[in-house]
Amino acid sequence: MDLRSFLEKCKEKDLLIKIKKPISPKYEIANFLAKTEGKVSHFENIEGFPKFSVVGNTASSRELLALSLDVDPKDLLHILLRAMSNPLSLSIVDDAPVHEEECTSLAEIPILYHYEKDQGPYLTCAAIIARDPETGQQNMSIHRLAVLDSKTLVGRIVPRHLYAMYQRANKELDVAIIGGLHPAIMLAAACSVEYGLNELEITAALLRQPIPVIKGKTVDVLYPTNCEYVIEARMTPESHEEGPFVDITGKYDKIRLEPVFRIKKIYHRTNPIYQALVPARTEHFILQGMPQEPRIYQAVKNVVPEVKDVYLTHGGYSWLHCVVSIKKRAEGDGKNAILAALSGHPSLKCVIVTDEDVNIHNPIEVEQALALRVRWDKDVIIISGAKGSSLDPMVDPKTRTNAKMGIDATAPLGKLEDFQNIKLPGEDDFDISKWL
Ligand SMILES: Cc1cc2nc3c(=O)[nH]c(=O)nc-3n(C[C@H](O)[C@H](O)[C@H](O)COP(=O)(O)O)c2cc1C
Ligand SMILES: [Mn+2]
Repeated sequence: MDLRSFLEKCKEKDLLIKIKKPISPKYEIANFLAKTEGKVSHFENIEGFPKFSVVGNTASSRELLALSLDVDPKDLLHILLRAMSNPLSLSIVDDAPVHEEECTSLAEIPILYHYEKDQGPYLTCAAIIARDPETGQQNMSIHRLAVLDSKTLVGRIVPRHLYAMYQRANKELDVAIIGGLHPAIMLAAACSVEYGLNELEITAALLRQPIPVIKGKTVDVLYPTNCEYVIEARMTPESHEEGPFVDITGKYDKIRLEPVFRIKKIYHRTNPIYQALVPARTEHFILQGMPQEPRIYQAVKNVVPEVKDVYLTHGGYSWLHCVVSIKKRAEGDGKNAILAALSGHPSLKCVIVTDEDVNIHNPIEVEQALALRVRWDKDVIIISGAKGSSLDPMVDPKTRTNAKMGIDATAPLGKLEDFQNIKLPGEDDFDISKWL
């Protein structure tokens, strides 16, 4: 399974837009993608870039992501949970489509310009694979990378697993930067699992089949054989200014000093595809936010036995606001669920807890629960002085703290029926086709 087979599947389902007219990677493609979310777009004629075509919006809806995994969108949370705890091993091979051809510089790749004041063109959904120098274990994570020149990148590396490996390697770390990926790879790369777990094995679990991987030619890293391109590079001790760049909340992130990547080799498939992702739009929300939902689910499940669903809302930038539905067993379960959810995803700023009958993906149903199931003097918890998200502009600039809020929108125990909208007789199965 690779990006190409996914595009075929989208074509069969009429979810693929092919654009043959010339289009510029400077703002035009980003604008087109912003207006066509929910379908995948394939741009075949890129102004100034004869070699690559461009694909975007590959995971721009939960339905597309579910289609890529052959599952029901409703089951995504549980599929992710299962994959995270049952990784599948990889199959190492010695021949790879991605090694079919080579290019000599980044200038041959139509890397998009997104927002006007961004530092420059940015790789926004490439995954970086690296190996721990001591244990040999691999890690894969998505990081934005700005182009400094045709052989040099600078990446935003929040101090987590890749950064830990870079430090353990005395800041000389070989990496593979892969792009043009099946959505399952992007999803797994955005998962925050424990150090030492290889996110490629989670990809394999999501796809329910081993993934063929090959050793890099100049870097000792295993990467998928059928990605569209791979940049073999070295993370160096040098740092360079990174940013400004529009991050998930649609605001310019500040400029920081970040590690410089020096490129060794670039390989790609014949007729390579560059994969685009527009920051702060739906695909970014889905890929960055969804992998946090299993973490919240597990935290809440620790305190309330039956958790029905978890959803980081679109309106909360898929990062700051969350709704959790539970089966309430005891008075106070709603409050405990609030406390657990806030600790399950430390960036969370507001959580609403509802009963199991509410479809939490529907903001109207959530607001109706707020309207009828909340007593505002009793059901709101506010915690001041907790660590806030670096993406939240309301965080105290000195202490980095913020207030967090939870709303218990569960009905009083045993009274749920009194709080449900009454249906028309036969409403769920009523078939109007007889009359039309
Ligand atoms: C589209 C997208 C862009 C991202 N950009 C960055 C980034 O620039 N820097 C970063 O540190 N994390 C970024 N992330 C989040 C990480 O990929 C994610 O937290 C991942 O779990 C980190 O991997 P790790 O747990 O192995 O450290 C991004 C995620 C997505 C989906
Ligand atoms: Mn990791």
